[in-house]
Amino acid sequence: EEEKRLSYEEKLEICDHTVAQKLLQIALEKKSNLIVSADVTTTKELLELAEKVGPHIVALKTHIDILLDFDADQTILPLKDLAQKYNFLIMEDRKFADIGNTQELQFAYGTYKISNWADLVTAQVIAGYESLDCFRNVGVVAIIGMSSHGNLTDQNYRDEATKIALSHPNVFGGVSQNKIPNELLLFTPGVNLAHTGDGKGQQYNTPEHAFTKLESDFIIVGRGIYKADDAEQSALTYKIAGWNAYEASL
Ligand code: S5P
Repeated sequence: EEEKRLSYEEKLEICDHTVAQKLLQIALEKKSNLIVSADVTTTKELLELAEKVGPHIVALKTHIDILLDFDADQTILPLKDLAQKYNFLIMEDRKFADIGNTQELQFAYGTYKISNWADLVTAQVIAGYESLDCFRNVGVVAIIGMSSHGNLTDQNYRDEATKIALSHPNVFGGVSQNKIPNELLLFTPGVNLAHTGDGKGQQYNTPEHAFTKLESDFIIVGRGIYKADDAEQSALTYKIAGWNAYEASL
């Protein structure tokens, strides 16, 4: 059964998770559906990128464990300040994939203490519904389908993952390369205007594909922006392309 493509205003009416509400409000305020994936390996690069792209994004996506020099005071405090200054959320792409007890420890303990600073996290749903109970103070974006060539997220897996995502109160969205139900916000990585792949299994599509074909809500762009000669200009290009594609898809 075909569902109607909903606008951000309409999604605000049906997605009541606090983090979903914030993302949708920022999207409307900034006219942006862009999430920059800050896959850089030093705090300096991370903060410089956040400073440049901050005004144009709804969220900055981190892989905090790739930083060579992580330090709660030097990395997280200034990042939090930039998030406040430019009004974006911090999305830690940890892709938790273990039993609830282990995830609870990975979330709150160790070097990164993700629960202290992330607004939203990504999590696999492979360990089942209860594995997601530990993410009480953040929003969860469930990994429903992956972008890489040869991934195992076939239709059956995605259907079962979607059921868990829809039923769990901590989950407000999903990462996928396929449509998901309107009650969930859809995040689509694997977006690049210049390339169709990276030679390492990544597969790219355009913002038009994400918004028109997948009816996505947010695009996630990494190398297309942080590898560009001018990251700020590139963020602006993706922001405008994403917003135009969203409006055209309504
Ligand atoms: O299926 C996925 C899910 C994610 S979250 N495919 C992805 O590429 N990602 C992430 O999006 C990936 O971990 C990386 O941080 C980003 C894509 O980066 P890019 O440089 O290929 O744009």
